[in-house]
Amino acid sequence: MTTNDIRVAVVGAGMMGADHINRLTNRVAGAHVSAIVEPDAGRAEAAAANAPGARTFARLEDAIAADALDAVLIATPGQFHETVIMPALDARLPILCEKPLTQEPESSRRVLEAEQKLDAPLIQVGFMRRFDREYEQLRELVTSHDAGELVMLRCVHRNPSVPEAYHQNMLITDSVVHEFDVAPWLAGSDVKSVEVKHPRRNSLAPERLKEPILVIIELTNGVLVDVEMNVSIQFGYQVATEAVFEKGTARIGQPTGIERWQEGRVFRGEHADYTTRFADAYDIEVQRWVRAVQNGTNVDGPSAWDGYKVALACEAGVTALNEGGIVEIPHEERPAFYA
Ligand code: ISE
Repeated sequence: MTTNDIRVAVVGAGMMGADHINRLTNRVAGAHVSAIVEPDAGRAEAAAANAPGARTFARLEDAIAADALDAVLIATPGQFHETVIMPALDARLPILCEKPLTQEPESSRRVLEAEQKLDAPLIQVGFMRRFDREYEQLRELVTSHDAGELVMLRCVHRNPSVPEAYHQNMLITDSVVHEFDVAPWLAGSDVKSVEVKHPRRNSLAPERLKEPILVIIELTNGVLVDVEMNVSIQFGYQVATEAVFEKGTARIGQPTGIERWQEGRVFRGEHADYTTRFADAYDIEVQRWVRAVQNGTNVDGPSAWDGYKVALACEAGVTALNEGGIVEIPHEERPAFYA
């Protein structure tokens, strides 16, 4: 910790909050956790044990009143994001908000309105895939046109299992939400429509879930994206993409690491969840955000506008999931504020 470090309040000390506290304390330069905002006192104390010097608060407003922070990292469940973002914006604090920005387009619009009253954007949304080295390389391949134009993206998004609180619409709002951000970013084009197909149900899925699902996303430039969204795959966590170009294909997200031959089998380890699969991406994301806060640009990644576009896509995705059919998303121009 140095005297020039920015003081970060982490709001929410669940799985992602604890992961970010560990990252800010042990791996990110130029910042330290000065406050943990968490209404569950036991959880707050447990998190504070990993962040030397951090104070605990039940509400962000209390941490702001105590002048305990320079910037906010929001890691609460999505339904609480708006109520944390608003006082942070009022206090003109830079914000890194875990995905989603908010859960519905209406609340995202309220956030956009509040942010646009300021001189410049203060909100970055935590879509960490944009900081994954292989995703970056794929984007470079798209923009270089080395393999011709991008035609299709074939994505798999597999979780071994999901917690009890995970319900059917979260297949879209908690999981495919990532593809709604990263596919337009890779292809340089907005989401135009969404369709959801149901293959045979996995009998190992929790009773409340009808999955896997196949999500077909059409982008305005004609690129088609298909996503196998699967949250009961049992064996591990896998996020992979095959990109089809005019002159070739490219794959990212293949298993890496030691390969073993033993007892008549060949095997390689697979991730158990996203905290290890995207650990490097999260580190880079948070480090770059800290640097942006230090140099006063405050945002170095997806903006609140990007978060709003994703909320629109999720709304269409949930309709497609529950009612079927192809659901279109009306085009909206990016405001100059977010250029
Ligand atoms: C989880 O909330 C995430 O954000 C993960 O990246 C995603 O793979 C998972 O499906 C979600 O539940």
